[in-house]
Order: sequence, then structure tokens, then C-alpha cells
Amino acid sequence: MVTLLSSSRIQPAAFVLSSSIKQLGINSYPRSNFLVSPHHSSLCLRRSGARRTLSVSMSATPLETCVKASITVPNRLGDCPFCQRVLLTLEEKHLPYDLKLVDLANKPEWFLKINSEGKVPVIKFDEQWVADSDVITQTLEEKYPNPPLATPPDKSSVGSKIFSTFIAFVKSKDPNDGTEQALLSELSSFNDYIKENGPFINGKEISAADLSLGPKLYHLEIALGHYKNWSVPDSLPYVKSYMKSIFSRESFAKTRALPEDVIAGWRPKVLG
Ligand SMILES: N[C@@H](CCC(=O)N[C@@H](CS)C(=O)NCC(=O)O)C(=O)O
Repeated sequence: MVTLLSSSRIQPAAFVLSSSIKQLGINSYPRSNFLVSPHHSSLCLRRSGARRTLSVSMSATPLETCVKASITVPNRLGDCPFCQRVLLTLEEKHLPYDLKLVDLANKPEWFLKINSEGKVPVIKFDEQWVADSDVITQTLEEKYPNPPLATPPDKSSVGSKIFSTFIAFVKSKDPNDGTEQALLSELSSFNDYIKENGPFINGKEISAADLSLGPKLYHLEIALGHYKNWSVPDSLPYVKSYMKSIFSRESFAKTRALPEDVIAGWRPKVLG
């Protein structure tokens, strides 16, 4: 760790995302007031003018990350919530990455070679490709501990049943099969939890559990709005404000799928 006392402002090379990402319609990393030495891979950063010291681990070279490609727009990030979880973690940890878009309907040979299971996300750590968002985000936490994003074990499963109950409801064809009620019950428990413990799952600061749940709630909002004309009821204001605060983060705006892709992605499941 190096604490930088110089006040020169440098646009850090490692923060500049590759041109391929810009082509995908994702903004390049915002210009910030971080003070950075280009010579160290692990740095302590200060925001100029701010008192708080920000500790950030940096990867010198962009991490190659395979994600789902859009099915509605060429060369754009697609609608996989597990991929967004990984990208959110990279963004929140200020790690540079290089996106490799994978057409899941027509998986290329090179992709099947690195992951025979054929699933995204996959990321390259030290010349090894690693699959599964749980494993990837845990590895990112171990390799790049700053800023820390780990959620304490006793809180890490908060909200974890929302996604499966949403899937049952969005696929349901019988309005009286209890799937809407099951989702409302999970959302209501989450509302009570955030009211008591929020604004995030681990309290004041965002953590890994939020970065996993946020993309799923985004799918819930778009897919249920489109296919069932349904939205989170006003009687759950803490769920609504939680969603608003996650969706409005810069990291989320940079990594979210197009609503058209989310709608198209759920179509076969809704019709099936
Ligand atoms: N448990 C995995 C799930 C990943 C997953 O299901 N990814 C989907 C896309 S959202 C996928 O790659 N599906 C393969 C396919 O559609 O052929 C994780 O957390 O990374």
C-alpha cells in the first residue's frame, strides 16, 4: 500500500476501459479526482479535496470477462443478471476489465474451449478461466480486498428467495396458483428487513449481497411490468427505495442490460 501525498491529478491508465467496451455502448470510466501513482498495482487513493481516504486495490491489466451478448443490438452487453453481478463487483472495486461478448444462441468454439459447460460469466485470473458468479465474486474479494464488499455470512442470504419466487410468478399462467402471493411475501420480508437494517443489506454500505440481488430486481421490475403489468406495490416503500438507490448507481447504469433484452430473454420462459 502506498499513500500518495502528491496532488498531481492523473487519469489512471488502468481505469480506462478498453475501446471494445466503449463500442458496446458502455461509457468509459468516469473522470474522477483520484490521485494515483501509475507505478503500483495496489494503491491507497485520496479524493482531492476530500478528507476521507479511499483504499482501492488495482489490477494492472484489464481482467478478461466473458458475458452474454445482447440479442437485440449488435456488440452490446446482454441480459444475464449473473454477468451484471460480476461487472458490478468489478466496477465497485474500480477494477479494469475487458468484455468478451458471447452469443449464447450460437456459442463460439473459443468459448466452449474455455468453459465446456457453456455458461457465462467467465473471467480470467492468472491465465486460468473461472466460471460461476459465486466463485468469481469471492475470488475478486480475496484478490482485490479493497474496497471490501463481503457481506457477513448471517446477512448474505437476505432476499435470496426473491429471484426464484419472481421466476415462478412470471412463468405462471394461473392467477390463483399462489405464485404472486409467494413473491409478495418474500418482498414483504425484505421490506421489513431493509426498514430495520438498511439502506443496504449490510447497513450503510453496499456489499456483495446487494450486487447479486440488484440485477435480479431489475429483471423482476422489467419482466413483470411487461408480461403481467405488475409492479412492486406502494405498500413496500423500502423495497422501492432500495431498488431506486441500486439502479441509480453509476456502476449499475454502466452494466445494466437493455430493457428490450430483458423482455426478450424472459419471453421463451413466459410462453413455454
Ligand atoms: N450459477 C451460474 C449461473 C450462470 C447462468 O445461468 N448463466 C446463463 C446466462 S444468464 C447461461 O450462461 N446460460 C447458458 C445458455 O443460455 O446456454 C452463475 O452464478 O454464474
